[in-house]
Amino acid sequence: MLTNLKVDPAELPKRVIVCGDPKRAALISSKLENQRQIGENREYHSYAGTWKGVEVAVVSHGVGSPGAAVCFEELAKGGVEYIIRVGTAGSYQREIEPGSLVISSAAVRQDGLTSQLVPAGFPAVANRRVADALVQAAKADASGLSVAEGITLTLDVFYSGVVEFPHKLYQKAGVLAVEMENSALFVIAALRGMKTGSILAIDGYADADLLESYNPHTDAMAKAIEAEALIALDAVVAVTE
Ligand code: R1X
Repeated sequence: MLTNLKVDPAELPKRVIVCGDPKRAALISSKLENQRQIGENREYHSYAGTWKGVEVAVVSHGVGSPGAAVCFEELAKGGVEYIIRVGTAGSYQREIEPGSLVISSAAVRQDGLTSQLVPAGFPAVANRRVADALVQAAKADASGLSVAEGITLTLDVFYSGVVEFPHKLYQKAGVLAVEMENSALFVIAALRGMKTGSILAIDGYADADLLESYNPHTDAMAKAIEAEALIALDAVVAVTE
């Protein structure tokens, strides 16, 4: 039994969708055939079923890299081979508008967790086949939402304190969006031999001046989350070695 997920590895498919919110995991898993719950403990709610005839799990990881890392490590221990994160993020670029989607090719490691796992220069990158599968699935998607692909940034801070984070530097460097778990996923995947990727629904602008725009509870967000979930399900069953 996986200690924190409370999932029996024998019931865990090799292909997994992860998301922060347990309610979103339930929503995504409701799209599967033969859907069943395979575990529930803390923020980790786990479901399994089939998508287009392939066994898939959907597991929630909560907010922030340390808690999410517990989930990713236990999925690796359970024999998982592919993980796609279906997340939300704040945009760093004006043209990447709320309600649109971003596929992360790599994450800037501005989290505290991964520096306790690997040295400073170690990259946090998505698997290129998983990223390609997401791009292909997004091209076939009927929602009409705009989809960008590029570098995202992973941060621990949601509400700022007195230390000013250099958001503007990363905006100038062309980083597309900021969220809180991708670097943990990509680094742990590299260490444990899993192939991972991430797709994000944009829920506002991360620029401090525009922070009032943050609202994840809109119809446009619901539409974006629905679209990214379907894209990720198609990608996670399509990707091969
Ligand atoms: O990754 C971020 C975090 O999980 C995006 O949204 C959550 C905070 O609301």
